[in-house]
Amino acid sequence: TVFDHGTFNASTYLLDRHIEQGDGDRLALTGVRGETTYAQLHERVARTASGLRAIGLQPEQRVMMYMADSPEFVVMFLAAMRIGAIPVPVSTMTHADGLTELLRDSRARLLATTPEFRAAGEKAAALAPDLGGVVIAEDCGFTASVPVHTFAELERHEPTPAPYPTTADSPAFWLYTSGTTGNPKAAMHRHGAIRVVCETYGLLVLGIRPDDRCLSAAKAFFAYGLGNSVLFPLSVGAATILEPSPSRPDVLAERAREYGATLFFAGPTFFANMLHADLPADALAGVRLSASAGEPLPEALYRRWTGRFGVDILDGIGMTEMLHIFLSNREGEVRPGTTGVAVPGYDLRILDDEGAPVGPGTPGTLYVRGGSTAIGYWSRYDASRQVFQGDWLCTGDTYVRDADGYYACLGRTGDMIKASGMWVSPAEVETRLLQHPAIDQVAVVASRDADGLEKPVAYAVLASSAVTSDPVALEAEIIEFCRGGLPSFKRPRRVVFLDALPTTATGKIRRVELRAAASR
Ligand code: 3SK
Repeated sequence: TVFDHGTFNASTYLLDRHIEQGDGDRLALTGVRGETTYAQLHERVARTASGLRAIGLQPEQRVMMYMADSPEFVVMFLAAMRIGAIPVPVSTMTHADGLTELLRDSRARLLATTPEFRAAGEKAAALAPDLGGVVIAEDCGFTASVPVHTFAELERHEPTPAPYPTTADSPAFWLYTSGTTGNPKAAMHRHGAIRVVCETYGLLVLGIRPDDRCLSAAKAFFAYGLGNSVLFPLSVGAATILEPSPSRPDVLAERAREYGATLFFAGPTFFANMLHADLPADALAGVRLSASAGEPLPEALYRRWTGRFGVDILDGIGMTEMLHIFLSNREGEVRPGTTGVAVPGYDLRILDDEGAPVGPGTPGTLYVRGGSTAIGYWSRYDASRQVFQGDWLCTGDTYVRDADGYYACLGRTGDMIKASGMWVSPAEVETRLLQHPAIDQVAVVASRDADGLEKPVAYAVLASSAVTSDPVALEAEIIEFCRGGLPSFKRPRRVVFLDALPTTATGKIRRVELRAAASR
C-alpha cells in the first residue's frame, strides 16, 4: 500500500468510515460485558479522547494499557490514537515489578487499567516517576499519589470534533516484545501499519467480511490478539467477541457458541489443550476458519484438531515487529507442517550465514519486508540495528523453502543442532516424535554427550492414556521409533518426561530453559 503524506489516523480508519457509510447500528463489540454498536463505540471513543486531552495527555505521550480484553480496552486504544497519543498495551501476566520496569522504560504519562489488576497497578504506579495519572475502568478504590480517573468521568466530556492530524508515518502505538530471551523492547508502530495489516492478512488471507465475528484465545495486548480482536474486525465493520477472563478451552468454546464466532484464533498450545478438554466435536460449529500463529503448528496436531472439530486452520507466522502475520497458509491450499507462502504485500528471502540468498531446499535465516514493519525499538539503538536492516527485517528464524514456494520453519536460528557434523532441525525430530501415540507435546534441544558433542535430546509430555510404570522402557521404545522414521544421527539420544513444557507468557516453549537443563 502506498501512502501520501496527507493526514491519516488509524482511529478514524477503524471507526469513522462505518459511521459515514451509515453502518452505525452494526454490532462492533460483544461478549460477557455486553454489546456495543459502531455508533456507540464511536461516541465513547470521541468522548474519551476529549477526556484524555482534558486531563492533560499530549500527542505522542504514552498511555500504558494494563487491561483485560473489554470494551474499555478498545475505547482506550482508539481514543489515545485519536488525539495522537501512544497507547502501549502490555501483558496482564506481567507482575508489579515488570510493570514498573515497563512504565519507567516507556515513561508513560498515564496508566489505564481494569479492576482485576488493581493490586499490581497500584504497586507499579507508586514507583513510576513520569506517571501523571491513572484511568480505571470502574471505580474500585484504586489508590495512587497521582489523580485517578474513571472512564465514566472521561466520557462526560463533549466528543472531540476532529482527530489529531497524524499522518500514516506518525507513531501510533507501541508493543513490547522480548522474544524468548532478553529484556523487553518496545516496537514502535506507525498509524499506516494498521491499514497495511488489515488490507493484507485481514482481507486477503482471512477474507474477513462484515458478517464475521472474531474470537481470539490470544489476548489483545499481544500483537497477534490485537489484530484478531480489534484491528481486523473493526476494519471491515465486523464484530469482535471480547473475553476478559484468561483463555480456557471450555470457556472459549462456550463463548464461540453463545456469541456465534465465525473466525477463531489461537496458537498450537491452545489448539492442543482444546483436544484434551473433552469438548464436543461440534464445539466450533459456526466457525468458518481458524488461524494459528506463535510457533509452528505440527502436522500431527493440525490433523488431529481439524479431524476432531471439522474446521480448517491456517498456520502462519508473524512478529510483534511486523505487527501481524506475513507468512501464512491459504484457505483451500493448506500444506500441513508448513507455514505456507508470503502474505500478499510482503517479500521474503532466506539468507545463509554469509548473507547470500539460498535456493529451494537450503535452510537459512528468514528476512521479511513490508509496510507494517515497526519504526524501530524505543531507546534500543543496537537491538534496532540488528533487527531492522534497511528495508528488511531479520526474523532470527531458520526456514527452508520448497520448490513450490512453501516455507517450513526449522526453528530459531540459534536452535539448530549440529549432530555428527550435520544440521538437525528440532522441528523435524519433533514431528517424528509426535507421531508416537504416547507423546502429547515435545521439544527437542541440543545437549552435549559424554564426548562433549552436540546431540538432540527430547523433553516430552506424555498423553494421559500413556502413563507408564516403566519410563526407561518407554524411552527406549520412543528412541527406537525415531530410528524408524529419521536418519539415525537425528534421533534423540535421550527422552526426558515432564509434566509440562516451560513456556513464555505468549505460550512459546522456553527452549533456552530446556537447553540449560540439558547441559546440567
Ligand atoms: O508469534 C506470531 O506468530 C505472531 C503473529 C502475529 C502477530 C505477532 C506475532 C508475534
